[in-house]
Amino acid sequence: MSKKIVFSGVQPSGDIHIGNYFGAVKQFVDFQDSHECIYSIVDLHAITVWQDPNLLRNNIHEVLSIFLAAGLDPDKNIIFNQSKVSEHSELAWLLGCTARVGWLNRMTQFKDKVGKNKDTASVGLYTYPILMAADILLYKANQVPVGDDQKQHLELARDIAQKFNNDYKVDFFKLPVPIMNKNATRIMSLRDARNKMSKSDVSEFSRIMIKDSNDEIIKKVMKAKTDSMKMPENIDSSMSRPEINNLINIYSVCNNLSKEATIEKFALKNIADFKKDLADVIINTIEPISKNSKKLFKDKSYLDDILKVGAERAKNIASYTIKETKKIIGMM
Ligand code: AQP
Repeated sequence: MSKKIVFSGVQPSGDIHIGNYFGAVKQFVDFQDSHECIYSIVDLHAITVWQDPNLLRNNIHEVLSIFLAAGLDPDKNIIFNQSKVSEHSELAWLLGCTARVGWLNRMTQFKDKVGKNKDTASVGLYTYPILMAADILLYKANQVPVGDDQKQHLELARDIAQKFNNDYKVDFFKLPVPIMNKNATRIMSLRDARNKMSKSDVSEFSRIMIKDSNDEIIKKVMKAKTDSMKMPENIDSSMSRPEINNLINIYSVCNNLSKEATIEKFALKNIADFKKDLADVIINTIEPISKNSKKLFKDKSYLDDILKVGAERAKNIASYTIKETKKIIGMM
């Protein structure tokens, strides 16, 4: 039986934080032996918010070096930056004619990102979920490892695929499903557990970056907002304390432990002692990736070669899908 196809992407819109790592990149690595994997550095998505051109180039290399340092093998996986495969934009247009305005209007990420400034947001930010649907459907991906914040966009991709298949009476696009890392579906901000950890949060203390030094990690963990009670002794009391619950989730994913096991280990201990252990396990998890990625980042020609080969391999699949899609639609 042929392997299932996995597609996912990471925006080169800033440095990768542990939310991106546990929510997405770590899962990418877990899939590489059992699935056909296609991972994209989605630069077309990144420019939905203005990016400094020099920084964007830098961030593409940065994300790739973190992918590789985290364990992605460029021979086993197709790794490329999205703008090199123009079929992504082309399919986005074709699918934009299938998607409905009402569907886009329901997207909560757009509403959250623009707040009251809807009129000054880019059109690209509004239509971003259609491009994301195109990214996935172009490769007929069955599974998409993502964080919880992308769940709604995945549902939209399914709706678009379904409507296209119905409208043209074909069974052409596969309906993709999201795959999530249990304790890391949504790693929250260390400053405010109502918000997800995010590259664009104004506070550096809200997130732990893969590139952070050990001292920075210790400082950020020790300063993470919590209440002043003892550690919770069961799931219910953990869930009712969002800040500490978030730190327990991070400890659990770093150590591959169930949340119950983490809670049992630290039940009724001092939060400060837990935080010291938490900083240690985060360092143990990300220090090797960070060190290795800094080395890889220096070898630009090696990184460019990987992107070039990856784009050629991706284009082979993508151009066939575009040809077939146009034929279905009735284009010559
Ligand atoms: N806090 C998070 N917890 C778990 N997963 C997360 N992801 C993002 N934040 C968290 C997942 O990481 C993957 C790549 O995300 P992206 O580069 O597309 O950026 P994003 O989802 O818009 O989130 P960021 O990194 O915080 O950027 P900004 O600040 O621009 O919103 C995705 O699978 C995502 O679900």
